[in-house]
Amino acid sequence: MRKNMVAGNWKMNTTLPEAQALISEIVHMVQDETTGTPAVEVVVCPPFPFLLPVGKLIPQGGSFHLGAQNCHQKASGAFTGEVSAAMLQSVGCEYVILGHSERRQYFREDDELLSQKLKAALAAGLKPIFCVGETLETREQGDTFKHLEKQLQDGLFHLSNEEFDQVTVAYEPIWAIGTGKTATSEQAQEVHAFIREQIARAYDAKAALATSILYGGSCNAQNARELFSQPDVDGGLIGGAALKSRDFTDIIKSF
Ligand code: 3PY
Repeated sequence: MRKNMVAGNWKMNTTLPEAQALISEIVHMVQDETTGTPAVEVVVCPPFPFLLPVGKLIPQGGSFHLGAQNCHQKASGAFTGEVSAAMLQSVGCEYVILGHSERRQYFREDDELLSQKLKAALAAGLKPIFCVGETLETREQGDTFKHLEKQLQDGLFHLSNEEFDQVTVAYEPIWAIGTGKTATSEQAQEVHAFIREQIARAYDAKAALATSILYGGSCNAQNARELFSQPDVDGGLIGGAALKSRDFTDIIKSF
């Protein structure tokens, strides 16, 4: 079901005490400043070792949810150093980010692998946040839509209607990740509307209207309100600003 969402991707940051302090501050600020229940689903995605302790500090049954930043495509087995979707589910995760551009770029995750990861996540009962986005070069060549269409077709649209219902899409222009550059709200809206149109073609209009599409890429407390006011922008996947309790809380309050 389509909903407003703010997901914090902590990436490979924080120690355990820092993670615990950060989540405690966020929970308290959000509770104090939003009469306890923000009108938005908040997902926090700390590094794997901190999922359980961070999960213990988020209030159960409310707006806060726990997410992971990745999972392996197999259910279990001899894959030293890897983490399965079922493991994540067993420590309280509800969401998992898949296809972040850093995974695609540094770990060579392609659409074939990502489609396997999606299946594994869904089989374990996790809700994927599936990321797509173009490089600056692709944008400058005028190939943004072609590129996104391929990522969606090859990576995501193999899912059945029921499976797709569980998915949130995140548009993360690679040129805006960790660069301080943000897409303008018009650029974000244009791409989000395009993604929704592609979903309608692959599934149907109902599925398109029911899908939450998040914007990611240097989204911060200053630009969130303007971005989230666009009709097809349902929230944000937040990087650096998710590590600052004041900024993350302000983003949550931006709807
Ligand atoms: C960023 O905004 O830097 C992100 O990568 C969010 O996932």
